[in-house]
Amino acid sequence: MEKICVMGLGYIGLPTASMLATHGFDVLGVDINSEIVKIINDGGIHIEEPGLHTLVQAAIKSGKLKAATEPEPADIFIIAVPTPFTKEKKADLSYIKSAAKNIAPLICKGNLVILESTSPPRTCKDILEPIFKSFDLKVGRDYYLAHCPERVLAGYTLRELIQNDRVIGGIDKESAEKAAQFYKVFVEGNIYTTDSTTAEMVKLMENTYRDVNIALANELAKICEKLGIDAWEVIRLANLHPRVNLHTPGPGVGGHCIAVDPWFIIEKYPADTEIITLSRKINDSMPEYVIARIKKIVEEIDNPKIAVLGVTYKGNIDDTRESPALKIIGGLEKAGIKYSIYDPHVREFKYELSCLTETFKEADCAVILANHDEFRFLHPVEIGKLMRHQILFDTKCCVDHNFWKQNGFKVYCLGVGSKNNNNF
Ligand code: SAJ
Repeated sequence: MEKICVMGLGYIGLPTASMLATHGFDVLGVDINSEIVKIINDGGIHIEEPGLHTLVQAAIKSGKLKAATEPEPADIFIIAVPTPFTKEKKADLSYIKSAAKNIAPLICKGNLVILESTSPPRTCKDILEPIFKSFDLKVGRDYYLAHCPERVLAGYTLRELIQNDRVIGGIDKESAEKAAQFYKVFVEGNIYTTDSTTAEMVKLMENTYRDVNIALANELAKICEKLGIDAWEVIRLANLHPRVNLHTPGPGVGGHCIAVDPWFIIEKYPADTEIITLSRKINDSMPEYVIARIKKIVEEIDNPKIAVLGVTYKGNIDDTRESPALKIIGGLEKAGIKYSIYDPHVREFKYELSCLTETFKEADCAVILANHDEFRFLHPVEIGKLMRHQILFDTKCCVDHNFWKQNGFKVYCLGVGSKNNNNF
């Protein structure tokens, strides 16, 4: 069986490495962080993902998966390192470059290099190929190179790694074919081959499509508030149309993908990315909009306290990276507004977390920022007893507003205007 070297043992690298090991490949997982390497070699994990711990344990126990800080010769090298962006919103390709330079001296004739990290257009052509060329490696003659972007959704990684369709972009036809043969061993979805730049753009546009559509939904939310109607109802009814798929508004776009990837296109073609740039700006401005609404809601209350519910970048996950809650809480703090925070999914956060009772105690307004399932089961009567004022501001439209109203709450929702503006 072929030997695989997976560079980067994060959210994509570790599930991929352990899944390949349980499919019979000999896998070396490489990470620059020696603590992570130790945890994995001991059968543990350093990230949360359903089913991953069991998979890693099985892979390590079978002897098919090992972790190390340095790569070794292999038949296939998979690069799954982060591609963050800088303060100037430029792609930081340093991890990709250093992974490539690390494996280049090990590459032997016929080896395949696969880039899984989300990357700006032409990364394979303009960054990877020249790096390998500087080690006297010629694509087609000495090695093959393909981009196969990961597309899994956190929380469903193990299932989606196998079931999702994959787009494979080769630097040449043979590279695409070689990579497709490899993925066919464990992917149950369809495999589509194309060139590497197309594959890079496919991945970026999937996430940009969502970002642009979320911006549209956020704009709709603001308009509906002015019109005195309910954006969520507009979305539900418009989506009955067979060719319409309006997305949903919210306090902003978080995570390390949708809020980041559009910048990879903007960076390369600033003059041709007006919609993409504007959408980024609209979504990035949502936390400010939410802060302004909170201030308005509590403006009559003396020394108000906000109960913040949910700080992850979306519901039912534990990930707070780029979460709009960070900006919103930062804004409350800056404005000198008191707050306490509850999130049943998060253990560590930039700001102090409290338990449920402590969070609601003496609070004047509960603000939902993430649509965790747990919040649907909060009982307004119990919650209301703890609070000073019974006010709810729901930015994700995720609890039963009528029920909360019937139980004494004044309810505000992002995207829902006051009925005073509408006689229906
Ligand atoms: N959001 C909205 N309104 C919506 C949908 C999402 O405000 O209608 C917000 C969420 O609350 C969240 C952010 O957008 O803050 C992003 O959430 P998401 O579920 O759209 O995306 P991610 O970042 O969790 O995962 C995405 C996925 N891409 C697509 O669905 C096209 C995933 O398949 C990718 O693998 C991942 O990005 C990635 O790694 O690129």
